Amino acid sequence: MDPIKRKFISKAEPQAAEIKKIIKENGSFVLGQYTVEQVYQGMKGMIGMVTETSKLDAEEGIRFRGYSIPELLQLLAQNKESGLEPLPEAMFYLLLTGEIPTADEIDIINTEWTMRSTVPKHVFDMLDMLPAKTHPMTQFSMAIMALQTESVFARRYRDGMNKKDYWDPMYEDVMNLIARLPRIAAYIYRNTYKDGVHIEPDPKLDWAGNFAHMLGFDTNEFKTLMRLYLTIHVDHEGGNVSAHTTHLVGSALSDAYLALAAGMNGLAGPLHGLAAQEVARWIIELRERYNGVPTKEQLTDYIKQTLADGKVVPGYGHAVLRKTDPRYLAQQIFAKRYMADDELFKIVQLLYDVTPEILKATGKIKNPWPNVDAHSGILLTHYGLVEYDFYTVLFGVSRAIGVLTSLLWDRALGSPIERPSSVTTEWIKNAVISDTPVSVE
Ligand code: HAX
Repeated sequence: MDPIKRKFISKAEPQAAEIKKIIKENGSFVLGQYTVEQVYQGMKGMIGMVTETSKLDAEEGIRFRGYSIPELLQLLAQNKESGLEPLPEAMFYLLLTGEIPTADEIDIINTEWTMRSTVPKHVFDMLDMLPAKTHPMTQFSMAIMALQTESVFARRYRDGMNKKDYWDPMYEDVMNLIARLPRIAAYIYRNTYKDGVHIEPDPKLDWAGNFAHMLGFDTNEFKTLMRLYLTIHVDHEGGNVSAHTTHLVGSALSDAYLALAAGMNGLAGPLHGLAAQEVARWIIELRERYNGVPTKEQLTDYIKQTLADGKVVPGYGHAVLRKTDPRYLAQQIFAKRYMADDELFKIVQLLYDVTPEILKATGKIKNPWPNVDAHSGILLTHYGLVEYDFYTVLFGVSRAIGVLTSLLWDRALGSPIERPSSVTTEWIKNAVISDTPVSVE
C-alpha cells in the first residue's frame, strides 16, 4: 500500500467510528430550522450535508482544513523552482489527510501522479471524432466519461466487494483520475486551438508545471500562475453545484468517473464555473468599446447597461460569501507582482472600485463583491492563453482535487445514498395556512 493511501485510511477509520458515535448519541439534536423562502430559493443556508475538506465562511471566505488562503500561500509554498506559490499536490495532501505535507510527502504524490498519468488511446480517439465546435467543457466531461472504462471501483463492485472496502478502489480511481486530467485537458486545448499539434508530458515537472508545459506555455511565470490557480480553485465546501453534484451522484455508488463528469457538467453553467469565460469576454468587449482603459464614468455606464439588459455582471456576487473572495485577492497579489502594468488588470482594478456600489444600489444583490472568476481570465490572457472557452476546463482540473478527495472521504465514512424530500406548492400552502408542519413521506 502506498504511504499516502496508508495515511488516509489511518485518518478515516477513527473519523468513521467517531461519526457513528455522534449519530448514536446525538442523532436527534436539532441543528436549525428552515423557511419557505429557503425551500424555494436554492436551499441557501440550509445545513444538509457534511464536507470534511473545507468550510466557507460568509465574511472570511474559504478555509481548507481550517487554514485560510493567506495562511496556505505561506505554508504550502514548497516548490523548489519558484518558492513563491503553493503546489496543488500539497493542497491535495492537506484535503485528504488534514495535515500540511512535508517536502517528501509532496514528492511521493508527484511520483504517484506521474506513474498513473497515462491516458488510454480510446479517450483521445473519441476526442478526435468530435466536431470542432464542441465546447471544451463538453469535451472534458465526455473524456472523463470515456475514461470510465478504467474504473477500479466499478470493476471491483461488479466482482463483489465488501462495503468496508469501498474506499480502497475509490482511492485508486481518485488518484488515477487526478493524474490524468492535465493530459486530457491539454489534449483538448491543443486539438481545439493549436491544430492538433500536441506536446508530450515532461515527467520531471510537477503536476501543474507539466500541465502548463503540455498546454504550450513553458515560462516559469506561467507555471507559477498554474500552481497558484490550480491550488486556489480546488474546493469551496460541499454545497456549491460542482461539489454537491459529485457528492450526490457518488452517493448512488456511481464511481469517481461518473460522479466527476456530473460535477463538471454543473461547473459548466454560467452562474458557476463558466463565469470565468464570461468575465473575460465581458471585459474584452468593454476595452474594445472604449478603445482601452475606460474612465469610471464609462465603466458605470457599461455596468448599468449590463443590468438594464437583464444580464448578470459576471464575476460579482456569491450565494454564500458576503465579502471580496480571498481567491480573488490571491490572484490580485499575483497580478500586482507580475503584471502590474497590464491594461486588462487595470480594468479589473477599476471594476473593483466601481462595481460594488452600483450592485449595492440595486437593493437586491446580496453580495456586491467580486468572486474568484472576476480575476482569473485576465491573468491567463496576459500570458497569451486567450481562448476564453477553455478557462472553465482549467477550473475543472483544479476542482477535481477537492470534489474527488471529498468523494473518497464519503466512501471511507460509509456515507449513504442522498435522498432529501421535496414537496408541492399545494403542500406548502396547506402547511403555511394551517401553521403546522406536515410530515413528508
Ligand atoms: N449581477 C446582476 N444581478 C445579480 C448579480 C450580479 N453579479 N448577483 C446576483 N444578482 C441578482 C440575482 O440574479 C437575483 O436576481 P432576481 O431576484 O431577479 O432573480 C438577485 O440579485 C438576488 O441574488 P443573490 O441572492 O444575491 O444571489 P444568488 O445566491 O441567487 O446567486 C450568483 C449567486 C453567484 C449565481 C449570482 O451572484 C450571479 O449570478 N453572479 C454572476 C455570475 C457569477 O459570477 N458566477 C460565479 C460565482 C462564483 C462561482 O461559483 N464560481 O464558479
